[in-house]
Amino acid sequence: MKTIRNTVLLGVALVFAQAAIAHGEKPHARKEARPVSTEETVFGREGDPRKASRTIDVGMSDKMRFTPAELTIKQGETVRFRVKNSGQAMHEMVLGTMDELRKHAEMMKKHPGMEHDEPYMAHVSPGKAETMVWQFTKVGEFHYGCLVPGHLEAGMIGKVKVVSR
Ligand SMILES: [Cu+2]
Repeated sequence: MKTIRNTVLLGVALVFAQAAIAHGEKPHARKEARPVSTEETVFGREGDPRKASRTIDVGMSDKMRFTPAELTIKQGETVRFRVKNSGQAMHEMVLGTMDELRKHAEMMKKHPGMEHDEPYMAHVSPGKAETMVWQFTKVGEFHYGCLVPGHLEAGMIGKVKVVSR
């Protein structure tokens, strides 16, 4: 009897595991459905859209440039980024430290098919726009880069200066 019960429990666990995998395959759907993450990174944390104090429009183009390429933000500020891709190629805006972005770009080169989604990245199809909300909790110099293979090296990088209030 005990064995049967354990088998049923295992079956339930497997169904949940499969649901989780299927969910992970739709990163954009997940972004809207899940609650705001409380995970703190060295460059800040996911922002609550209701607490965004301003919206910054960021343009991306096939010239491998972000417009603007430099931002100044106050510590603690929650910013809504409206990221628009005016090019013909896929582009993305990924926030982080220069070191992390470089490492991440290397990984993308080795595994070009790799798809993942985090609150600090916006993948934007040609002609489309995406929104990303981030709170800059720490003072310092951070960056945003496009990690589509070759784009970072081509100069698709921007700088964020977070200054104390
Ligand atoms: Cu790009």
